[in-house]
Amino acid sequence: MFSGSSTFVSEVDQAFLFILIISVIFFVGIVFAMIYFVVRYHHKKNQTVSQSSGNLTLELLWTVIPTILVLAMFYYGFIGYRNMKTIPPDALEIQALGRMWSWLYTYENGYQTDTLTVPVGKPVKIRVESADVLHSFYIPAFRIKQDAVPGMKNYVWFEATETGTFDIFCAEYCGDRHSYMLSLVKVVPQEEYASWYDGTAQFASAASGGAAGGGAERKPGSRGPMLVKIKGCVACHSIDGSPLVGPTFKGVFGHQVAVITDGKEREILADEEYLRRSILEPQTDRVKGFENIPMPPQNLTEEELAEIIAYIKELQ
Ligand code: HEC
Ligand SMILES: [Cu+2]
Repeated sequence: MFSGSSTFVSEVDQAFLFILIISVIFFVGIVFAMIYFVVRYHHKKNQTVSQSSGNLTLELLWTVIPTILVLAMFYYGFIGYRNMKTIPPDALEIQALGRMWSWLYTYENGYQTDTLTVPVGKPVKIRVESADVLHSFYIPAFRIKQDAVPGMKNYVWFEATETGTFDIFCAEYCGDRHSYMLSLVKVVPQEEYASWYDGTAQFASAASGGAAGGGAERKPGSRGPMLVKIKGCVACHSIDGSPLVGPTFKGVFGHQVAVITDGKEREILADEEYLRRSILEPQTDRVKGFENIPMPPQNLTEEELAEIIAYIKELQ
């Protein structure tokens, strides 16, 4: 009867249906009573006003019945809420970081990605956090939604019941490109998940510049395309020349840029130092025409910064 793909589906949908049915019954009942009274007590049929001074049975009924109904609604809601807040001890833990305007998932081994991959039939705990403003982590197919609040460590869990790919949304209006804050959760069989997760270990150590990554020589800038994605830059910067919320990365390097510094406009050559300053201290030089939306401060390691700058230089 219900379509959805987690263990919460029947519980949430039953509570919803229960409240919906009660609301429909009352809506229909009230509308019909209203129509009946309008006709029955029209002043042509009812010339003299009559007073009624209380009816104990009626008053008891319309107090007791709604109280029972409301308590039943509370009961359904509370049981569901309690289950959603009771994390099974063997749950896998993943961080979901909301920021303007993308989700970033960090696994226990440090692997970071913009698409969530989870095993079917295993509880997964999501730590929902925000880097800037309010967001909300929402997977309709799993019937879960959790606000991401700056400075708070919120969490939610689920257990997917079937494999497949499902949508993840941000359900809290968070600015200009809120509606682009889309992401996916891929539910895969447990064995597939295990081998996928083993495979991420090498990226995890490479992403953090860790010693374990060692060996393989990489050309600077070769991880740039991946980094601008997972670090969320592409939510505001295009690489193809089209302006988004921020200026495009294409062709910026080596050109003159009009910026506003301390309220005064000036031209500046976009060299490596300028790019570095724009990323680390975005408030210093605000690019003219884009000054209204503040670029959030970015949290990057030296190595990531070098990779991204090398990549931006290539985008001519
Ligand atoms: C929420 C939107 C947003 C995100 C996310 C964002 N930026 Fe920006 N960025 C802006 C805006 C707006 C500007 C222009 C205003 C300014 O200079 O502060 C800008 C300016 C820049 C500039 C100067 C560009 C020029 O044309 O002179 C660089 C370089 C830059 N950002 C790099 C990055 C990198 C690298 C990341 C990811 C690590 C990133 N930005 C993430 C919004 C964003
Ligand atoms: Cu959001």
